[in-house]
Amino acid sequence: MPRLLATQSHVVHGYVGNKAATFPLQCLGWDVDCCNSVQFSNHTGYGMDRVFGNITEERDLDQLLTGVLGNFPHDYEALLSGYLPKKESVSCMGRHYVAYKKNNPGSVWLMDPVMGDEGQLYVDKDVIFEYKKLALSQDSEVDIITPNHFELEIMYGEKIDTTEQLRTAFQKLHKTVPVVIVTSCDPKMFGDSEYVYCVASMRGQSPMVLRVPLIKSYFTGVGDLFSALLLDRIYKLLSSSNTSLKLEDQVNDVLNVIQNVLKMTLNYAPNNHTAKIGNPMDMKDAELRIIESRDFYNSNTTPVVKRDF
Ligand code: PXL
Repeated sequence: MPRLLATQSHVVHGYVGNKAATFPLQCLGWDVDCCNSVQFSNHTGYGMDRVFGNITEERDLDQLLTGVLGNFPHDYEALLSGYLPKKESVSCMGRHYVAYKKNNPGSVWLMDPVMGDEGQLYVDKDVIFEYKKLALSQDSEVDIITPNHFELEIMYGEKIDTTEQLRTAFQKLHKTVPVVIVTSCDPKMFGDSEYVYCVASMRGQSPMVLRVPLIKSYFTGVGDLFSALLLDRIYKLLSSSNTSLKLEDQVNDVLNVIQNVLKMTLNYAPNNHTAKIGNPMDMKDAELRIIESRDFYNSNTTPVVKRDF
């Protein structure tokens, strides 16, 4: 059974961060160890006045990672990192993961540089520098990053409005990171705003754009589910002797699973299309149906439309 270490949020109620990642990964046969970057009552979409709990202090995060990686120095085939709200927590995770990767070069690290969306930062500003350092330094140990459009622009350092600029951004990032998956590229670049566009790029290959119909609602934790499922599929791609497996097919499978999970979630709350962010009842209805979706995780279903650009 492959083993994975995940450092991201824990919420007591609901499904974001480690709560969104753990069960699907377990269904896929992973032994999942969780290090919690925060412990909150619920996600922040409920409104900041309804979030209780704590950010894990750097001292505590450092103790946990020192303990686990000191006691089990070769245990993990995969490392996952997600939401870390402060510069100190990003640099602490980074220090430990880099050291682990240097001692275990065959392991795979997916870093989701969670910083914000649609022009809005939702972490401290100085987190940016830490993520850039981890992904862009010459000796970066990160294998996969999964920024959204806004986070990609931050990592690249410039606005990206055209496919040409997108290509240039990939070229820059591939100097240090082999796989870049942009989870939601601005639809203006590709045409139809009724779709979500995901662009997958692997060093040395042409990037591919994959398109799935947009489901409008206030789902949270979708990115966390995406990165967990993607790490599973990419790990299997890299460790398989089947050379006909392709990155875009793996991403395609993940997008299909996500679509199914969102449809399942909406089935339980059909009126959630009109949900209002901050309204606790709406937010509760939009919590991902992670358990109910258990039969989807391993499926590879109908292909979504894909093309290069
Ligand atoms: O990535 C989603 C997420 C993770 N962690 C916390 C959150 C959210 C989204 O709201 O509040 C604490």
